[in-house]
Amino acid sequence: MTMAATSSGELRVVPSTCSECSVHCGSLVYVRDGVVEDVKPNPSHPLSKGAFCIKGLKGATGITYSDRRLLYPLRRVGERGEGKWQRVSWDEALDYAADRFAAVREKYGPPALIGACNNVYFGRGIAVVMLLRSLGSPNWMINQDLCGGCRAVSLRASGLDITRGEDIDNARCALVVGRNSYDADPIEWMALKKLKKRGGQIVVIDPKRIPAVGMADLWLRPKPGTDAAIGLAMIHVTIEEHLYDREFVARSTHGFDKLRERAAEFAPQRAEELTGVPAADIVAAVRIYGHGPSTFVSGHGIDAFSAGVQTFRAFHCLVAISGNVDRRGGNRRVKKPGGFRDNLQLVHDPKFRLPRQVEEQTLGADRFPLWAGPRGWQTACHNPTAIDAILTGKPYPVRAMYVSGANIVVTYPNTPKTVEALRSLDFLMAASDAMTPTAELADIVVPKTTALEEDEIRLQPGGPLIAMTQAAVPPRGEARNDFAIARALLAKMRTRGAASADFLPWQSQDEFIEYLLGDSGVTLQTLRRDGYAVYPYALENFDKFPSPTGKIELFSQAIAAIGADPLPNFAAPARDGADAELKAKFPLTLLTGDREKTYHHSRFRDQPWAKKISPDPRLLIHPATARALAVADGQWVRIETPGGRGSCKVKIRISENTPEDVVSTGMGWWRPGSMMPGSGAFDVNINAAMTYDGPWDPISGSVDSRGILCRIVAI
Ligand SMILES: Nc1nc2c(c(=O)[nH]1)N[C@H]1C(S)=C(S)[C@@H](COP(=O)(O)OP(=O)(O)OC[C@H]3O[C@@H](n4cnc5c(=O)[nH]c(N)nc54)[C@H](O)[C@@H]3O)O[C@H]1N2
Ligand SMILES: Nc1nc2c(c(=O)[nH]1)N[C@H]1C(S)=C(S)[C@@H](COP(=O)(O)OP(=O)(O)OC[C@H]3O[C@@H](n4cnc5c(=O)[nH]c(N)nc54)[C@H](O)[C@@H]3O)O[C@H]1N2
Ligand code: SF4
Ligand SMILES: [Mo]
Repeated sequence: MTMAATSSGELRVVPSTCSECSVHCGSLVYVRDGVVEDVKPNPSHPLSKGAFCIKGLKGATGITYSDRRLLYPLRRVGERGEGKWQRVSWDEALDYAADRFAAVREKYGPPALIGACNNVYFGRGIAVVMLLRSLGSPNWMINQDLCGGCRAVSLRASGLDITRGEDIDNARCALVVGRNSYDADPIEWMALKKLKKRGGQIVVIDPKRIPAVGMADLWLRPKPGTDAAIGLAMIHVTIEEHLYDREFVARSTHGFDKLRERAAEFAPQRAEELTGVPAADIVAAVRIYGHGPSTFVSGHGIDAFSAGVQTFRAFHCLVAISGNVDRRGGNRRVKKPGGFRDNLQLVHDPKFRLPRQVEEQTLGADRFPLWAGPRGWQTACHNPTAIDAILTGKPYPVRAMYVSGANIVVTYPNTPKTVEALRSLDFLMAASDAMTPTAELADIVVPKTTALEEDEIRLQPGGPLIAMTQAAVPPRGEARNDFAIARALLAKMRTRGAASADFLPWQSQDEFIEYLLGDSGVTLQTLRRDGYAVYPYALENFDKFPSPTGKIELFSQAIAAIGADPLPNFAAPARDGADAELKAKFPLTLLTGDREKTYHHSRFRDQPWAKKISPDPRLLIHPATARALAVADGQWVRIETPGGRGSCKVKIRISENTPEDVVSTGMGWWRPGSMMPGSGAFDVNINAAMTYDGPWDPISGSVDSRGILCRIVAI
């Protein structure tokens, strides 16, 4: 990669990593005169190999140069949410914010301050966590209970460290469960196509006919939310047909006999009754998966619901007994260069921790200790508990919030309740690159850099490699990066005697990056030159799994310790427990979260290129159901669910891809710039129609984001 000197009119190519979604494809950013002209895939990137998508091509430049870009700090002058703002200096904004945060801290105590971010995998998340901890509060919200949280908790409770280790490139079989790679992950999609081309086999488990079904050798079509029974039946058959790896089981797993007993309860015939998938197909799936190397590719479709952890536990146990752990073509363990620190490690590092008794107060830690608080995965709060605390003052008051890098009004279930909670706060500060329905409710909004204007590095276990997203151009207006904002706010708090520690000791983003690189041998220079750095690693590490026994715990000690079922189990979907009257009122099953190539959650909703391809929210509905309900293709309807306070407007899309009684829609819709209340967040946003009030997964606290009862109302 050559980088021409920056002189006027010259084109400079900056090797970087697209940060517009968590896939993180290698990118090349073309810069002339301090302005990004183009973003393209990096064909020589060892992980993405040229894979890219339209969001990568147009998204970052679209938001960076958008007319809606926030360029200066703003202070609310009208009523909350009225949209009246006054431009203020950074100093004024931070002083105003620090006065209010300090007043709340003084009156109610540090835990009355709360943060919100998407997760700690992004630097902006770490900035939020370390800011709140420095102020003495253990409370911040992440969106992972609605995303990959059940998978992460299952992995952690099983002592399995195979996150993003799907070695599709070398697999003979891919078992794709609740994952629509076609729309969600172009790297994965390219790898699956190659696997098929070289004669490999694909098994898809999904209620919908997704593009991967077109190349699948076998398609299992369960009733939504019933997959745990398939996983358990697959374990049953694997053991019966001696397709498990005896040596691996004996050496590296704990609790096989107990798992065998549990799986004995799930003969394929019983799984058929529970899931609607023919027993013979479950047996056939095992015979394909059991002749590996096979890799388990999973997604949101079996995550983020009220039985998500146990569902993942079933499949993770299947992966373990099949011996496809850390083998070529299986699921690789996370490989990190020695001495490298990743963000999650920082969150758990004793150097950056609050006293145990303070962390125990994390909202939700009493009920979901493997999710929230000191034993939790990211240690963040249980969001619905936090929102209730804001509204009720119980178990203690929560009165001021800092939000960065999340649009929670749109992305948390129960929009009316989230908005009510945010409106009731004494103080709300948001950092964002543009006004969102969440930032609209703030008292202070500060301008954030975009991914083209800031540096960030991350471990990508999929490579494995260390990837860098680098600042290609200076920030527009007065935008600052998240670290700079958090550090400046912390300094203001310190002068008010309102900080208890400094967990943001890095003077600059570079210093933070150097800290993460540690003595790993990977240098910032290499990362700046190439946009990534690879490092040597070895496979077949079957020792010392991260669990109390040092083995993969088929019988989980961590789950036993919190009094939940230590073996994977099946729980019927919550909707099955509804009474006949409710089922008659809400006769359909709703899936949410269909990914669209044009959008990343609530982002890019104002971008012309995206709106052209996907102008409106859709609801997939089977032709027979559409006929029965007398709705036509293209017609606008409203969706309602039993627990929801509001409803969501969607456009009917008749399709045979969804089962007869199941309707399916996306997420993240709002109408930027419109005069509608909440900029459309109450109108076209599926979370306006949903509840966050449970039932909750007994281990992770996740709510059902799909597989819920619903009805369609004509408008
Ligand atoms: N273009 C685009 N890409 C994205 C994102 C985006 O917003 N836009 N978001 C990124 C993020 S943060 C995430 S979490 C991922 C999510 O991406 P995925 O993990 O692919 O998740 P979904 O598309 O929500 O659902 C995947 C599949 O699960 C199926 N499904 C639904 N219910 C069930 C069930 O009960 N059982 C089974 N077996 N399957 C079920 C759905 O039919 C769907 O085909 O995408 C990432 N990639
Ligand atoms: N019903 C339902 N709800 C869901 C889902 C579902 O399937 N169904 N999916 C869930 C999933 S998987 C996820 S991951 C969540 C996503 O939830 P969110 O993370 O809240 O979603 P985004 O729209 O990505 O919000 C990110 C916001 O931060 C801004 N932003 C982007 N980059 C930066 C940055 O570098 N710094 C700062 N400060 N801001 C930035 C963006 O402009 C955007 O406004 O939604 C969840 N919600
Ligand atoms: S999939 Fe698209 S948005 Fe996500 S990292 Fe790759 S190019 Fe960027
Ligand atoms: Mo997600």
